[in-house]
Amino acid sequence: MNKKMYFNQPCRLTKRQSGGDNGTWERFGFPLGNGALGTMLGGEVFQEVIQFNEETLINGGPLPNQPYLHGNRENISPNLVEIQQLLLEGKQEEATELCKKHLVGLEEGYGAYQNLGELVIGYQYSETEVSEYRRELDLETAIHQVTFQVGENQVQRQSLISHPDHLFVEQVSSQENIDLFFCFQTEHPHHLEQTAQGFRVKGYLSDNHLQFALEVALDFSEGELILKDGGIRLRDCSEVTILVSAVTDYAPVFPTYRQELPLTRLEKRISQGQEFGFEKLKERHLIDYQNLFQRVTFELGEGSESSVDQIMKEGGLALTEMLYHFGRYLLITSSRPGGLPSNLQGLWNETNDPPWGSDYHLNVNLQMNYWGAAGGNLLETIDPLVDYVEHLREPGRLTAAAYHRIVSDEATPENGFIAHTQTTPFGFTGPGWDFEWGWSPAAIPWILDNLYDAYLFTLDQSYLEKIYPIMREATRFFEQALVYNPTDGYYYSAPAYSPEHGPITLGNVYEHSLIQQLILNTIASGKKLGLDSEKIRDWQNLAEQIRTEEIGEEGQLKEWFEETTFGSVEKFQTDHRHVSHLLGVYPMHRIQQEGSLSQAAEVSLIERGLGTTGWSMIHRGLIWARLGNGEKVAEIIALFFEKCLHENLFATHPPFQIDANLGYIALVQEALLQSQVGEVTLLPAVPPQWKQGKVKGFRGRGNLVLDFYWKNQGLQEVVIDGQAEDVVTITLPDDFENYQVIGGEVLTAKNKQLEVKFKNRQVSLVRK
Ligand code: FUC
Repeated sequence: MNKKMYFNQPCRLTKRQSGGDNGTWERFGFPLGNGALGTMLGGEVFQEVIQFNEETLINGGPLPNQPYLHGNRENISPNLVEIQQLLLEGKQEEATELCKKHLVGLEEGYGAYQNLGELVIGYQYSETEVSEYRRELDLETAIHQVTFQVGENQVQRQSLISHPDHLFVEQVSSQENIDLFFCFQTEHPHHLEQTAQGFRVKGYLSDNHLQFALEVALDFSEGELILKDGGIRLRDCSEVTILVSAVTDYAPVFPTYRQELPLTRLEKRISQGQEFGFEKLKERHLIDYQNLFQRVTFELGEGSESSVDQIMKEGGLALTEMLYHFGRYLLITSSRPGGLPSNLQGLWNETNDPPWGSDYHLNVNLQMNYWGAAGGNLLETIDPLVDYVEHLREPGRLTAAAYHRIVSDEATPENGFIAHTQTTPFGFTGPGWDFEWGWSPAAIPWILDNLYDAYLFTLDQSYLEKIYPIMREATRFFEQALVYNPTDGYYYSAPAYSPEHGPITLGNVYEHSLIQQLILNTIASGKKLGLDSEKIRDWQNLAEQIRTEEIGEEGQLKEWFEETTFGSVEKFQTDHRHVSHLLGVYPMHRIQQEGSLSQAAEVSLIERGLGTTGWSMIHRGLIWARLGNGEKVAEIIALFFEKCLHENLFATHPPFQIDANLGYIALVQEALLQSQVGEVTLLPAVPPQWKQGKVKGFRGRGNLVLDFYWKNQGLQEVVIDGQAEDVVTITLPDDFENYQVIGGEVLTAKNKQLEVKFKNRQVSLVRK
């Protein structure tokens, strides 16, 4: 299948303007990345502008000469206790007033992800007539290629960003000799130093004095290099390789978040890159990238040879497939071990004032970025998320102390941490500066659900050992933070606020389902690791006393315990996009398809409708998939294609946010395969339009890898890789009698279900 995204025109990248113009950067640019270094390319002919990002170039955090408080106001806990008391007494209005006044954080130190700057390359050809133009991003190779003719001269540029060699690499080849001029522009204070083969830009962010350095080196065999103030000129050259790398002095180390600027590392990357040369760098890049990308096959049809904007306009199966591959591409290129996770825009940001600071939002966005990772066989991409959450613990303890008076000290060093809606790599864990969007104590339980779910995919004990202390500490926090209500004998999160809907209440389904699930996951993990046996009974008791999902009078799954009928609870924002009370269906597995809660979830989801924006549509699609409704999945995908995509297939909320791109991976997977440990369901919610298809390499929970194909909605064959002695219940799209089982012993067989024990490492089911 074709995995080349291409345009027939170059694009001058323009930035987003305030007032709604998206700019061409986010609509027509092609992104490259290695998890840490990112570029956006428009493939211009005469003046190429390559926009760079480095994932740690972020404002905020500790500033010189100013105390950094991680977003926390000090000593708020007496107000919190008062608010909780008011809520227990049913005095909601008074509680609300106090929440807005006290349960807010500080904006200082929040910061924003920055644009590093642009490498500008001016080209002088002997003529100006351009023909045969094409620029493409090949998802199979993660290489960007531009080809065109200027007059008779054939020109080609190939660019990539290598993860193993930490370099942006671009090879320019021209049939005729040309002149090139290179300079770097950035809005941050900087100066330029010339080096033997190029230049180095050293600068810093004015706001927090974070230092950065970027080096450009040229590798060429013939031509003349002239170093000029502010740039370099390369004369009479027919082939040059441009190497770029960048570093900052950020380090994920509380409380300074700094290291010495690693200039030696930068030098080494460049000199090693020069030694390797373009072909070797490309080879090393391909081995690394394709090891991840090629694990999965997903095909619905022939694909399309059209340009990407055309594919986007046509919608349909070619787009369905390409968007899936593009999603996996974006995940691989924005999230690699050793770095930061994928932020609100993944890795790519062209302004110094991006929406929401292009931060790490924990009320759905960061979670969604990783929903498809494990199922899409990209477990490595989750590593940065694990590190990120780990690094929230120390600052999160300060937030727990300031607002909840839950103090970690020498005697109880890991006594509980918390973070709210928006976080940054400088350990910004305080609540937002407005209560309505900024207070969200269930943020940590929610992101921990991602980490625990990744464990269920592999059942890897060493991974569980790594995440267990984080889960235990979060559980420890809620053991102390929940409020006992003597009137009904339940424990409540107070005050609670269903994301961006409100109102302020004593508990709600969103927070309680996540908190209870966290405790249950901690119990399961503790048992698995043989740890904390003396605590497990207490945790179990606590989990049982947390009020969770309930059905209302209209058959709906309630969002608030006070919600008798739809509309009986007055929301703060009526038309917001979150469906947080339905998290029990997706991403959690609390609500099974058969049963009254699942029907109630359906009633609630219907009330909310389908059409909304970016991530919210994807989330709704995922819930419909878990509810087993392929028609609704199809409807949502069609709407999403129509309303939420740019020409380069970036998802737009608006503005561009990567969550929906990455969430879409999960949606495709969830439509085709669902799993729990010991259970897989094949083709559970296939859109009727996906009449045939082939999948290879999807992962299922319980350490399974599945290949399957279907035709006319009928499953033809499935091959499941597991371990000898595994027992897996396989739910099929039709009667089990249609299938022959190879490599496994059938323990039970009933309607659409087969319980199979693996003889060796593989079981296949083939249509008779
Ligand atoms: C959440 C959403 C917004 C937006 C922001 C980044 O607060 O409710 O719609 O996606 O995150």
